[in-house]
Amino acid sequence: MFEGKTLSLIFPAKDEEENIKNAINSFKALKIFDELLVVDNNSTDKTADISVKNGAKVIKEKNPGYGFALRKGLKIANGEYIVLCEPDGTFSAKDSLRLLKQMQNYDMVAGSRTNPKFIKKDSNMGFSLRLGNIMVAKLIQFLFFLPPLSDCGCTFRVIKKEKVKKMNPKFTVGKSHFLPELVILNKINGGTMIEVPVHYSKRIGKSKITGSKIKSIQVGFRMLLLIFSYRLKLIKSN
Ligand SMILES: Nc1nc2c(ncn2[C@@H]2O[C@H](COP(=O)(O)OP(=O)(O)O)[C@@H](O)[C@H]2O)c(=O)[nH]1
Ligand SMILES: [Mg+2]
Repeated sequence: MFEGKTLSLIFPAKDEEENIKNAINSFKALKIFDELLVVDNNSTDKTADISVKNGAKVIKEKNPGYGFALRKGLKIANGEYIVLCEPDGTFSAKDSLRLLKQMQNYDMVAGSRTNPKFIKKDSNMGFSLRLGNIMVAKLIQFLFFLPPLSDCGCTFRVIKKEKVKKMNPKFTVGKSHFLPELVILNKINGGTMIEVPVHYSKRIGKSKITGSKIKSIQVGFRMLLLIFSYRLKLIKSN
């Protein structure tokens, strides 16, 4: 519980056996979570076994993709507040308190990994990835009249279950460009949001999305297409 609200944590996980134990235990240590869900996305390693052993509930998602994994978790989570994070060593569990503090005032509090003070040595947030994240975030901000945004791809965030319920039937993205859809649908459904900087550390194990330049560019382009298509749909429907 946090300030009288029940809390769920969702970890999308594809082959995270190196990290999952530490990730689960670092969040458990905060003693605020009512539910820890690991959405196992066709892992071929011991991710699921280790998760169960460490007290998490494992849900299987057969459709491959970061978006599908998060969508499954969002459907199943019971908490009034739902925290999304990655079990890959890049995020700090303690930062969930910094996000949660703002939940009295907003429907979604999103982490941002682009504040230089919060970017740790050797993390995967070099010049071009940081610039790309900021530029796409600014585009979303201006096209959808949102408060200042500086990161379009930070999984670490909190959202109210009550808002998620309205969005669940509307999600369309199953791959790695899912987060802009969450932000846009939150806005379309009348949800408010704010960004808060979070620490970003070196990834343990292989990064499956932004680990390669080509994949990062692909995800960026998919995000742009998605953002413009939502904007066009809104113009047509008004
Ligand atoms: N790429 C990918 N990641 C998945 C999938 N399902 C779950 N994930 C998880 O999504 C998160 C993001 O992937 P990651 O490799 O850390 O990408 P990065 O954050 O861009 O470095 C990790 O927690 C993965 O374990 C999937 O099908 N594909
Ligand atoms: Mg990651």
